[in-house]
Amino acid sequence: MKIASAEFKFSSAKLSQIPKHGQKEFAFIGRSNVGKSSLINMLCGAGLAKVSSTPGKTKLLNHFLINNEWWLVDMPGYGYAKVSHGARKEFSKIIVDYVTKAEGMHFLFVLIDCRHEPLKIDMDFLMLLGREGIPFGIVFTKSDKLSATRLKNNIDVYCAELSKWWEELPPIFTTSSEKKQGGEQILDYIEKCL
Ligand SMILES: Nc1nc2c(ncn2[C@@H]2O[C@H](COP(=O)(O)OP(=O)(O)O)[C@@H](O)[C@H]2O)c(=O)[nH]1
Ligand SMILES: [Mg+2]
Repeated sequence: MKIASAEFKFSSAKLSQIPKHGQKEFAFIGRSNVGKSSLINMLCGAGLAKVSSTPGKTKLLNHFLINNEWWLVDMPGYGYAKVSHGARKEFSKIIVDYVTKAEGMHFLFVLIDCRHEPLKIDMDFLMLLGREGIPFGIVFTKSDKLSATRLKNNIDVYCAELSKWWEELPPIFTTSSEKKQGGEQILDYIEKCL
């Protein structure tokens, strides 16, 4: 699939603010700094960067209409919650509400930095998705930072960890926004879903 048009449409702080549209939504999420904005820009063209990186919008869902056909949802990053008082809440209400309840949510791409071994926060999030039966795939980002051998090894380690919990593994993607690699596989997957 080629992206001919990508338009920022709205931001929302809660589910009730998402207008009904009847089309499929494909959402992107991951820890802060995982490379989400860079990946979205690679997929859609640099024009989206400005909107999605606007300060103050980082805690919101940002909806982009793609090819007048489907929606790309830029979700807030998780894992940087400041410990203030009481228990630290890892995943904000809007994140949990969106993935578990949003009407249009069709598929979630969970971004993971390929350099890291499985981190608790990512595993916790993936387990939540598994428990709730939410359709998702894993995108290993920043593949240019590792040699092919180390990349394969890290992904194998990740898959082995997931296999402790699940019989079937989710779709796996590998991307480098730096080298402009891996975007087509994601767009082709979305096209198949459509
Ligand atoms: N080498 C490399 N760096 C990347 C890649 N994607 C993102 N980065 C860098 O990682 C940092 C965070 O990226 P950003 O897209 O802002 O992450 P976000 O916080 O998840 O939106 C920036 O310094 C990017 O330049 C990639 O594919 N390769
Ligand atoms: Mg960002």
